[in-house]
Amino acid sequence: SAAELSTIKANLTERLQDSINHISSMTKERDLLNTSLIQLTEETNRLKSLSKQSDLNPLSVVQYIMVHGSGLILNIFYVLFLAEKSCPAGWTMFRCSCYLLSTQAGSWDKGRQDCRDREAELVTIDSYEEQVFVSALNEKDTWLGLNDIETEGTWKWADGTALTVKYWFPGEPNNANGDPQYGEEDCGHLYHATKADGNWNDLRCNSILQWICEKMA
Ligand SMILES: [Ca+2]
Ligand SMILES: [Ca+2]
Ligand SMILES: [Ca+2]
Repeated sequence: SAAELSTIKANLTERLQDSINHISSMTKERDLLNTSLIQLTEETNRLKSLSKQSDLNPLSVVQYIMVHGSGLILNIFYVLFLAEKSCPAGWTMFRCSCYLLSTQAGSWDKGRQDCRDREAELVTIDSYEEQVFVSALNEKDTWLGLNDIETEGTWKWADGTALTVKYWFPGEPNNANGDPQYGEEDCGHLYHATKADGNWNDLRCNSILQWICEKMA
């Protein structure tokens, strides 16, 4: 029937988008690995040229390690530990985290529960880079982990940590300007299609929005 066809189409579109997201995160990872490989090759060449020098002495070896050692160790650390990190299917990787934009919509509590069921948490934004990345994920308004449920005016993330960076929309958070018609606004969300420099707003927690989950890669 037409309804079935449209459901199939929606499913296929979603799966296509998931694949695109996955490919783009794999491309980023590949680029990082390539950079790392180039650096390792450079280190190897430097070591080779150093070993050919006739005046090789313990002092120059110590100097070499002092100058280049930390970069080399960082590269080895990256290749051994960070490069193996990955995200479950459908999640997008950025830096050391995996992100999932929900397909459902619901209250802030519903979003938080859904993330916790996925061994994740509603997204915590703690750098401008992450703010820009997360802002590009949403196509509609989406819940963040942001809330002042415990103490009015004291904003925290869903995991209980305090804010380190803030990107409120001008005039927000306003707690609905105390208008009883809107009630308390204790949950934070991202406006879509608004500059990443300031797209957070506080809203009633029972408003119906999509949400973004985050967990460690
Ligand atoms: Ca985060
Ligand atoms: Ca509030
Ligand atoms: Ca508001």
